[in-house]
Amino acid sequence: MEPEKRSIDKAAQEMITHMAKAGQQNAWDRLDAQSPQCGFGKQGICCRICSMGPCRVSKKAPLGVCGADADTIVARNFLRAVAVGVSAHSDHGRTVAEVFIETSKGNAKDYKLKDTTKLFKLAKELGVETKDRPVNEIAQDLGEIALAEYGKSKGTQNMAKRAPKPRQDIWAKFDITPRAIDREVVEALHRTHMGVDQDYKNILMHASRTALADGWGGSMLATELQDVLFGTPYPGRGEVNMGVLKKDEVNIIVHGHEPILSEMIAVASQEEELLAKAKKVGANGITVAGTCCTANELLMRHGIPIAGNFLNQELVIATGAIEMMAVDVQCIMQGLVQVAKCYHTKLITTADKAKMPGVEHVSMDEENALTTARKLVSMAIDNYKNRSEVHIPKEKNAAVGGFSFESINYMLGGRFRASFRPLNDNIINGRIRGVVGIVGCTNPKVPQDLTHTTLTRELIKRDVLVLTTGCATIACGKQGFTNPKISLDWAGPGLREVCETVGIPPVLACGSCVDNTRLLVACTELVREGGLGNDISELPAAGACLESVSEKAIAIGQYFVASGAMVVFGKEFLPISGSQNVCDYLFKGIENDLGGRWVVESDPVKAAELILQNIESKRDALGINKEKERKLYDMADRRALAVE
Ligand code: XCC
Ligand code: SF4
Repeated sequence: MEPEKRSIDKAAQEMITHMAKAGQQNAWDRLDAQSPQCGFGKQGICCRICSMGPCRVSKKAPLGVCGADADTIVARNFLRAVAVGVSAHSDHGRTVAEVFIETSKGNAKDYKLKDTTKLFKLAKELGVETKDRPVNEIAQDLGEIALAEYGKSKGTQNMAKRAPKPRQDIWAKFDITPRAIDREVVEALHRTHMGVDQDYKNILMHASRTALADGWGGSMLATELQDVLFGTPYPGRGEVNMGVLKKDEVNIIVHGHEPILSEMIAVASQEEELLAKAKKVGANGITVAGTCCTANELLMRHGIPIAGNFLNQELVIATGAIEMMAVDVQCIMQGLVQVAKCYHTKLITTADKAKMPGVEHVSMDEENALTTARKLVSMAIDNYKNRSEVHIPKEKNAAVGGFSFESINYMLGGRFRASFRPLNDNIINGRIRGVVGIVGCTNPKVPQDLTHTTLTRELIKRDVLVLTTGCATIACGKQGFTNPKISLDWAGPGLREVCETVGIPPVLACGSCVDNTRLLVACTELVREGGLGNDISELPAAGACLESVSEKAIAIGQYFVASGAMVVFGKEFLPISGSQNVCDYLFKGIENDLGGRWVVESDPVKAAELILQNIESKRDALGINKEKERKLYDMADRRALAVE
């Protein structure tokens, strides 16, 4: 297949051609080899959870051996996907909580509690006494409370109390306020064991509760504690795409998800001693760049460049310029092993729970974090001499990252008046029609980055502010959307005016996938600020992921839906079509219960139209689409007009 059909990213196209010439395989080739893929799996109607199966339901045989029908099987598979996604994010959060505690005890000496302002805010929120107590004691208590959220025997998630009150009431009404995170995941596995929960609606209700344990639990804790440990992100410049790799420097790729590893490699790579060592082997420096969500974490906090997103991971190695790729957890393709063998690249696993056969493992533990990171950087330097031919695409783009909830608040209102008021006002007056989160992965089944960027373009053109996370952010970064110099020209007049006034691009890079919780917090703040209804479900807002890959993306989608938002997925990436009842419920019925709903649409232009319809109907319901009578300007109006 032509490279243009595989990716819209010029650098990726170049590397796809390069790999093909060298006779090497990547995800796209393996997808071809796998095609046609199993139709039962696509529809979610394959069950292999017990040994009477595997069963695949069809017209001819509509029931599994146990008698389970398509509704049960599809719902069960859906809940399992949610549970896996939740466990991945939440285990990430748990690791952060553990490092957080060890840091506050002084056992993880290389980490610091960087944002103490946020630490005190969280302490207050979670009921930790702060008066006359040393910071590390407060942090220790906070860390213990956070860690308990994963396994506490009683009560519900503390952070769920952040949601608007009417939202909490809905969760209480349906008894889906999430309890301990581990408990929801375990219960999901129990319910989907052979012969347990057989009522698809009951199964799907638990999918909501499990997903909420991630959105308002595991992931949210990961984001908050990471901000305290590594600093809350503020906008800063960085660069995105393979052109960030340097021909004359030692290049290290950090790949995966947990900043626990990548933060330390970033520090070590700038140390005098290691830089001197690099000089000695003939390199002019050390470049650290990220792929996948770890890349977003580093760009958000330090402006460290991003080499690419999910589908770039194999291509990056094929540049021949990577001395080391250090990986931790999630979204790491086993295909890397083969590609790395064709080059000098040292592939290193660092998380004890994620090893690869034939790959060297250097265990990353928080007590010796910097020492381990130094060892890794040093190994990369030693490997520089083994380079042969190098082929680095020139492509790269400037990007602004770092839009945490706190920084958006600050940008909008300034230091003394930090507030969402200007955003609310501009949504109410219609300059901005609404807010949409574009999130998630890149899937070889659709041209890489195409749907994320087309949808983004269609939305900002129609005056919709886009917040983005995960590999979608990197897709947007590569195409210039997070660079205000380029993308302001693509924004509709109302959105453009507001963005220029405030000094933000029309597409805000909000971080990694656990940082989707920043979007939940932002939605809550839009409600709290007033004028846009009493609940997230009333907001002119939506979420979209048209190139989903992972079960984490399904968990994220479900927690947005259960928080009241409409979520659009590419049709082929939501494997529920085998049950009409499950489809009816997730596309329609669930809205009556929880206020949000799923939509499937693979065409990004049509998806933009559906989202716009949803936004406008929410605006109608709020009564903010009516022509207003002329009125005297208040402060907020004047502020919004100030830069004309
Ligand atoms: Fe993975 Fe997070 Fe998806 Fe990218 S966006 S492919 S989940 S790296 Ni999270
Ligand atoms: Fe088949 Fe039922 Fe066993 Fe699933 S649980 S594999 S449908 S017998």
